[in-house]
Amino acid sequence: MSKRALVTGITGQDGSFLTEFLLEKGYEVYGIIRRASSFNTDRINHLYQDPHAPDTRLRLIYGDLNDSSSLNTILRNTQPDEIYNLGAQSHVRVSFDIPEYTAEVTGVGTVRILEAIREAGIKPKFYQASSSELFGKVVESPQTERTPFYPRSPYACAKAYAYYITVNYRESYGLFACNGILFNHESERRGETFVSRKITRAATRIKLGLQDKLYLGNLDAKRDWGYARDYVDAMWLMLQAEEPDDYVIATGKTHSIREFLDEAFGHLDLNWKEYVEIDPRYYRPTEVDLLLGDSTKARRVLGWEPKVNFKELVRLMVEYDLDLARHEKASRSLGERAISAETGWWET
Ligand code: NAP
Ligand code: F7E
Repeated sequence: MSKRALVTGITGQDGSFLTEFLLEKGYEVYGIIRRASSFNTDRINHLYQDPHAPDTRLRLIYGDLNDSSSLNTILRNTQPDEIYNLGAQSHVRVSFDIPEYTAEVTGVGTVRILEAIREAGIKPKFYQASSSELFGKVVESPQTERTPFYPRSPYACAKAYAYYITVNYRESYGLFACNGILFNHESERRGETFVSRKITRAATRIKLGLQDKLYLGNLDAKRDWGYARDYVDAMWLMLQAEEPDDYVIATGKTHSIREFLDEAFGHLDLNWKEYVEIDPRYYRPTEVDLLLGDSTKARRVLGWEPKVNFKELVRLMVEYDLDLARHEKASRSLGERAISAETGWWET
């Protein structure tokens, strides 16, 4: 019989890659989605074909990390073997604007799922999406599983609660619960307000004349950036290990925002200094200056390693966004021609 996984945050970057990965492994996947006034399943539409087909292995259920009753019902009804808790208000800058909401979803949401597990009387394996933001104002470099936390944002404080409550349920109730302390991971599916994707979207639109400027904040911050597809493998590997534990997942290389700009604009033969302007709106009240992870433990125990390096990551994002920009340009000129046709100006 196939294994059953439940994924919160299935419509996000990681949720979509993880779901692809689990379906390929033969899992039945249940995903929790939120009701929205517009469609929010773009990243998983290609996986969700015919919900009425008898062999459909992906099912979407309405629920919310802020709504215990929906979580209790979903867990009772689905009885998953593995739960991946990826749902979160995941934007660090935004967490300063909506700290209380971030604490509810990103922090307390985790204990709501853990309690729903107890309520349902089941013993699934549990993955918690922890973050390198826990290290914040780092006390040592590189950061390992033993590095003390120093959270620097409401988001990171919420993730600290989620981290410790996951450890506590492992120790209190013998739950197979793991924290994946993942460093930044990006992709062609990354949300467009995170700096990597904001840069690749803008650089490619500038290249095609669709945009003039790119406004950014602190260019000196350094991040250990990996490829999201590589990182979802690690989530699964943690739940297949003999013992539940916590792991740092990182590439072991760090780069500044300036270096990201060099690589992205350079790939398009552009000089970013001609297009980038600093807008203090994008500064954060407290910044995380440097992140650099040491994933020796994951490499040794799980046999995990990243496959895509920084240069390849930036290039694959730029190539993808260049295609998007070409489509945008083509549909714009089609639109212009259609308008001209209606008004009788279309001469070609
Ligand atoms: P993402 O693209 O922002 O996706 C977040 C997901 O959470 C979306 O599916 C979102 O649904 C869902 N969500 C938000 N609020 C919810 C709520 N109240 N109830 C249920 N679901 C809710 O994030 P990601 O980059 O895939 O990251 C996945 C997880 O890993 C997050 O927990 C993030 O904090 C953590 N993390 C990410 C990184 C990284 O570099 N990407 C690194 C470390 C840890 P909607 O589509 O409806 O908004
Ligand atoms: O910022 C700087 C910004 O928003 C990276 C989330 O997935 O990874 C992510 O959090 C850096 C920061 O990611 C802009 O100040 C400059 O130093 O892309 P980001 P993040 O804050 O590192 C961690 C691991 C998570 O867990 C989170 O969920 O880039 N930066 N100018 C900017 N950042 C943004 N967003 N926009 C700018 O214009």
